[in-house]
Amino acid sequence: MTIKLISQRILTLAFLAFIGFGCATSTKEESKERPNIVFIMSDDHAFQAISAYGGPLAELAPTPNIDRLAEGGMRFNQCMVTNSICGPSRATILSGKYSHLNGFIDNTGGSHFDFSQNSYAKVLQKAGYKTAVIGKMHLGGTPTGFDYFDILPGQGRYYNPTFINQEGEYKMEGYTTEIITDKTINWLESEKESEQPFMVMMWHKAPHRAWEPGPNELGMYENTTFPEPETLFDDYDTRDAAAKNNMSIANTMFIDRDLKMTDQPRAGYTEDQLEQWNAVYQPIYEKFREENPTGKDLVSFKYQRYMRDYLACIAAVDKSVGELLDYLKESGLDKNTIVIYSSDQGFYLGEHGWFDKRWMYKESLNTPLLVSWPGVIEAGSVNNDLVSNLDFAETLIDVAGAEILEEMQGESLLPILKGETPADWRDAHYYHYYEHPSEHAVMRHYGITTDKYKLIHFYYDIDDWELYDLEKDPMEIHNVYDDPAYADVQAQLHVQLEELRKKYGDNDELNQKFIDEYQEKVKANPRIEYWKYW
Ligand code: SGN
Ligand code: CA
Repeated sequence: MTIKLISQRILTLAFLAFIGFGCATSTKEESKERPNIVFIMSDDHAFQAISAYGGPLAELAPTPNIDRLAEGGMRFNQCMVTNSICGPSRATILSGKYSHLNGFIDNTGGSHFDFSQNSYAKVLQKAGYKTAVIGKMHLGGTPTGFDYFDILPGQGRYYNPTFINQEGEYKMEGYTTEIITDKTINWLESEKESEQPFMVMMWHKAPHRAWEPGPNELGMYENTTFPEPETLFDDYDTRDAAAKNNMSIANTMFIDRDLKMTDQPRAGYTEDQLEQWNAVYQPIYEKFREENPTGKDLVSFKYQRYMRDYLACIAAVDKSVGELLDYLKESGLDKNTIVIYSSDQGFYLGEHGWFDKRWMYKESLNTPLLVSWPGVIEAGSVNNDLVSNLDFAETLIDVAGAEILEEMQGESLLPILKGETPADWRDAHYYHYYEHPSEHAVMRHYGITTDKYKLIHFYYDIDDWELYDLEKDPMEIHNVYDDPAYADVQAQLHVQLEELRKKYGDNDELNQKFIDEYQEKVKANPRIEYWKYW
């Protein structure tokens, strides 16, 4: 072999070794640089019940751990949802598309998410992220885009839940919020040595109705009296659609099933759990029977019970967030991990006399959004831009440095997280709710929210417009539609609304199509129409 040949072979080997080595290093470096993503979501968690948002509950029922995200990161004051109900909201979050395009428009009659469509989970997985979802999904079907899933069937249970993972269905003993937390931390622990960045979703069932506090929080608020919201006894003057609701604390919240004022033993609890439960609830029930409140006193009693149970469920969620954040810190993962906290929508805590969600009014349109990302988001920052759960998919993809899909309809929040709102950021947010006739009897409606105003159109078995001046009337109790003083504003908002409907591809023909499809579901299950107005 000549010297020339030998040196050529050495060169070739050296070159191969160089590219091999080069590739390995760059992949490792890249994956190290790409942040991990922890996406925590709860179900029906009102921003009014997060102390970082202030308000009358902040001192009485603080959420110190969730607040850590606001202290170390950014609090969004104006995060809105596209369709304020569980499944549809989650479908928007995953797909980055409005309900009329992702196909999951309501929770009624076997609705399920079409998992063959694109989602941020799929995009991240393709981009080399390890993806996992643990907890409540409520989307039907088998999740795609996840390396690992361990989820509750449907709504799931608070105590002794069934889970479904890749191997099938199985039961566990304990309190679901705590189980979901342990599962998430165990999954993180099992991924510790992995070279891949991860995206894990810890999606809680709590604090969904019927608000069953955990063994460690039972009775924690029994000595607290929560202030009643100003609109607890709202008369819905000037708001015909709102008057025809079926979600009031007075008429629809059940004293036994929702508020546990019963001597029927709880189903599905172990003996120990029952004993602990009864020790707290039996004396309350006895006192209730003795006092037998009626009229407004009964509503006030129900409100206090509702708050005590709901907020105790949240205390467990807050503890869960604390445990997860502690784990990230102890393992050193916190330095390169973005942590997001949100809810599938907001919730009424007695405002307008209500519980539940669905309406385009503030408490259910807005959802909490807190994000921490050390070194990227300035600690303690507060953002007032109109952001949406439509933006979540784009944001996660952008954070991971992957390519945002053309079909997605939101905007990445990455610039905002970095402290720079793009000059052309949205000045109006579009909303559309469909599930009617159904439980809680909230009429179909769509509309837009700007910084200053809200325009809503209720349709189907009503044709009503509402307009709110959010600066003068933050509680949204004075409908000023057709008030001559707002004629210009009204005209302008109509134009903006039509522009947005066009932009997002929503229209009356689609409305009719969805109504027709809904009629078919009602025919198949007449019970859907059982829900009447009170
Ligand atoms: C259940 C609840 C409703 C709630 C829906 C939708 N009733 O049906 O109050 O609005 O879920 O919630 S209950 O008596 O069964 O608790 S969602 O989270 O799935 O959107
Ligand atoms: Ca929900």
